[in-house]
Amino acid sequence: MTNTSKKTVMVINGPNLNLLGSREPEVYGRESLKDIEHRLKTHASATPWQVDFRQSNQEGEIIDWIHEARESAQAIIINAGAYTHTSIAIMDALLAVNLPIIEVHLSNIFKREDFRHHSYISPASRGIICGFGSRGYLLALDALADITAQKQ
Ligand code: CA2
Repeated sequence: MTNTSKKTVMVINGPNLNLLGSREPEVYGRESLKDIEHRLKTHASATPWQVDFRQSNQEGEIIDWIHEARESAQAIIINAGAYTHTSIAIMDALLAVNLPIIEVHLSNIFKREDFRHHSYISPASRGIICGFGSRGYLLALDALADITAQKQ
């Protein structure tokens, strides 16, 4: 059930993040995306924010959700997965949304292969959190609560 007195943050997860917990635990941790969703919603319950948590492997669906967020949300947290490094279309969609956007990555993308060092999401983002595993989603929500409370 949604709580209408709360603001909504749409949390968008991109391709392959549905596989979390099943492979590469040394890079992405042992939690599933469902575990992360549950932890984030529990964390959000002590804040003025409610979480609309989504995952898609389709670039077009992610773009449709960003458009939808213009009406249905007051902020976006996005881990675009590998589309981070390839998708000008997702960047354009994010740039067209007048909402605070926080980019999250589980891994420290700057410690990894060169092709992960560039993000098309960052030019549209208020800030980036990477390298803290699933805690990054909680940190992003805390940052959002702070910046919106201070209207900075
Ligand atoms: O560190 C992150 O959160 C990433 O966005 C994850 C993406 C990667 O392409 C980015 O460079 C950094 C990959 C997500 C794939 O997740 C998997 C999880 C388990 C098994 C296989 C893939």
